Amino acid sequence: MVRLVKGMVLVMLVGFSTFSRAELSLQNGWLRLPPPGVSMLAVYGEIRNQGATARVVAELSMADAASVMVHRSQLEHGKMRMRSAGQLLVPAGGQVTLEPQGLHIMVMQFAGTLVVGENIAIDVQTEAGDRYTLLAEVRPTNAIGPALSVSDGQ
Ligand SMILES: [Cu+2]
Repeated sequence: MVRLVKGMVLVMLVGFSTFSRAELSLQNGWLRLPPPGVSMLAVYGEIRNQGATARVVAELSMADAASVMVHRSQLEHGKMRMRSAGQLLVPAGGQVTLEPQGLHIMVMQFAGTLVVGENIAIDVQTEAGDRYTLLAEVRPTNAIGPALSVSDGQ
């Protein structure tokens, strides 16, 4: 019985920790291994908000990187350009899709080591001050998306 109570207390603590609640997460997160000499990383996936309130991604950071921000790629005068997308609002119960040639998380001056198949972790702070970790899998340099099998019909 004592054990059971301890277990319940632990569950409650985890439930109330802003770090452990994964109400904001990156689903199907992925990035391409950059070619040698390139220190910019573009991260894709769906930022999902499973909470009951909208969340604004205010600050992003990552170990071994100078800066992290949300970019939007768009065609301007026939050229693909990237601009800061500013703060990103993820609606309650909704998601924002990050994809090649669209919105993406841009990591600048990354100086760490990347291994295909492993995850990187990007820290998020929302406007309300909550913190979350977004995970994305390193894919080969020529990857066009997350691992999809033909049978997925995609
Ligand atoms: Cu970019």
